Formats: sequence, structure tokens, C-alpha cells
Amino acid sequence: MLIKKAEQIKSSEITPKDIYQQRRQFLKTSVNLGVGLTASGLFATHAGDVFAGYGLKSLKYSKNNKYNINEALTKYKDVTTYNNFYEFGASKSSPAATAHVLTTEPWSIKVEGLVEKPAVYNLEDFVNAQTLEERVYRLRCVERWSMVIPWLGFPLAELIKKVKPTSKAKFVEFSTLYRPEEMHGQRRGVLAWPYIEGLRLDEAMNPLAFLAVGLYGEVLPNQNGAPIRLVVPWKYGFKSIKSIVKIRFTEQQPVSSWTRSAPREYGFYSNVNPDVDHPRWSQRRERRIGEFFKRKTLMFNGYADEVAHLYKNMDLTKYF
Ligand SMILES: Nc1nc2c(c(=O)[nH]1)N[C@H]1C(S)=C(S)[C@@H](COP(=O)(O)O)O[C@H]1N2
Ligand SMILES: [Mo]
Repeated sequence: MLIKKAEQIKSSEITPKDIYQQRRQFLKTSVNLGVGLTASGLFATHAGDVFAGYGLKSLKYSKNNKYNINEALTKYKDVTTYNNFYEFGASKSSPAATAHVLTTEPWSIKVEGLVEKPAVYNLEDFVNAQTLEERVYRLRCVERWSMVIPWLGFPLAELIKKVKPTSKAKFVEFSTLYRPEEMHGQRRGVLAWPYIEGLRLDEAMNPLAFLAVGLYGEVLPNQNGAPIRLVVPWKYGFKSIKSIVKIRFTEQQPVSSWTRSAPREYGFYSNVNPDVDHPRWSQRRERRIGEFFKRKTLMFNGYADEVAHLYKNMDLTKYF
């Protein structure tokens, strides 16, 4: 059976102990609002959003152990309160404080450009309880902090195969929602809106490239890019564009928002690379959120075996 009752959800499998205990308490004291079934059959609802911070809709998924890493998970609290999401302000704490006003239902994704099946798709066209998987990936920001997060989602390659790019397509461009009424950061010109990011098509087809719709067993909190965001674990965090509404296939390399605003600092490739300094600081080390001592940054964020071949024969100081 796909839909479990809230009481049957094994929180211990998906959350660290403290959250597990908090949630048990929450489940015990909350009225069971009934196991919700949305049209997609994806959710096992447990009592809405009453429990500030946790208790978002639970998702049904299987764990993909091939993409697990043996490192401590970053606390849910840190993952969801220390964010970059300029649409909701430029400080790390602002998205958690202000992103709740974003309406994420209904949501659709427009696929256009060099594809055989351009259309306006719904999330359910790409993801269901059978295809949803959990992968533990690192996320490293260019500002030298990193986290380890249990993401829920599906491979970007699955979406790409469905929409069938033509032989001319060489790149994929992603756009975030533009809705200044809800995204207060967009009322100021800190970045060129909408936020845009892109990948070369072979990067996008790499099995690691992931579209996340949840984390820690639940739908994405708005501040983490609800309802769907990219996670490219071998690249700096800014490549992992949030709240995606458009995917365009192109022949030309897309110009991403960060490259447009500071081309010398944020290149198109943005691979995590300890050997290439940011113009204003070294990238050799990073602070894992929750840890005291800095750690060494790994080439391609530790995913060299999977992705180094994509860049052989490329001068990574030029194509940074
Ligand atoms: N639309 C959009 N996507 C975005 C950003 C943003 O400002 N707007 N920030 C990026 C940056 S710089 C980082 S480090 C990651 C942070 O993801 P997290 O808040 O889920 O950790 O989101 C990326 N995706
Ligand atoms: Mo970032």
C-alpha cells in the first residue's frame, strides 16, 4: 500500500534522533487529521503545518543507497534556517522567516526550446511514489560552508528523457518563479530576475544531477526551494536553482544570474574545485555547518569518480 498512516511512518528511518523524538511527541498530541490523499497519491499527510518547522507533508519514497555518503547529516534546523534564496532576502536567516508566503500549489513547469515534447507539465508528470528516492548529498556553497542533506527527488535525466531534447540541444537553462508580490527580494535589483541557471546537456544527464521535491522525508520547506529545485552535488550551491518554473533547451550556453552579475567570480561551470580560488578568497577549505574545525574541500565536492570525465581536456582555471 502506498499511503501509510501517520503512525506507521517510520520517522526513525528518515530523521535524526532529536527530530524523531519531537515528531513522536507531535504525533501523539495532534489530532489525526486523516491520512490525506492528494490527486498525485504522493503524500501521506500528517496534520498539516501546525508544528512549526517540522510536520510538513510526508513523502513516500525509497532510499537509494548507491547515493548515500557516510557522513553525519546536517541538522534539519540548520538545513532549513541557514539558506541562500535571494528572492526572500540576502541574509541567511531571511528565507526561513519570509518564504512561507510563497504559494506553491498549483505549480507547473514549462518545458520549451529544442525539445520534441514542449509542454506545460505538472509535478505529477515526472514524480510519483514509485519514482521518488532519497539520496544523501553534500551541498557546498561558494562562500565556503557545506551541509549533508537527505534529499528526496528523482534524477534530472528522467525528466530530460521524457521531454526528448532534439539533436541540436547542447544546454539546459532553468528559471525560478518571478512573483515579486510574494518574493519580496525581487522588488529590489540585487540580481537579474528571474534567477537563471544552466547546465551542459551531458552534465544534466549525469546520474548525480537531481531534482529535489523534499528533504528529511517531507516536502521541501519553501526556503529550500519548494516545490521543486535542482541539486547538483559536484557544483557550488548557486547552481542548484530553487522553485523552478521553466526548463529551456538551447544550443547556446545560458547566462546564469550570478555570472551576469559578477562574471569574474561566478563562471558557468562552477565546479567545486579547491585548486581554483574565488577572486576574493581561497576555496581550499570549508566549514561544515555544525562542525567547529574547517575541513578540506574535495575536488568536485567528493564526486570526482562520477563526474571528472565530463571535464577532461578542459582547462578548469579558464572554465571555472
Ligand atoms: N532561485 C534561487 N535559487 C538558489 C539561490 C537563490 O538565491 N535563488 N541561491 C543558491 C545558493 S547561492 C545556494 S548556496 C543554494 C542554497 O540552498 P539551501 O538554502 O537549500 O541550502 O541555493 C541556490 N539556489
Ligand atoms: Mo551559495
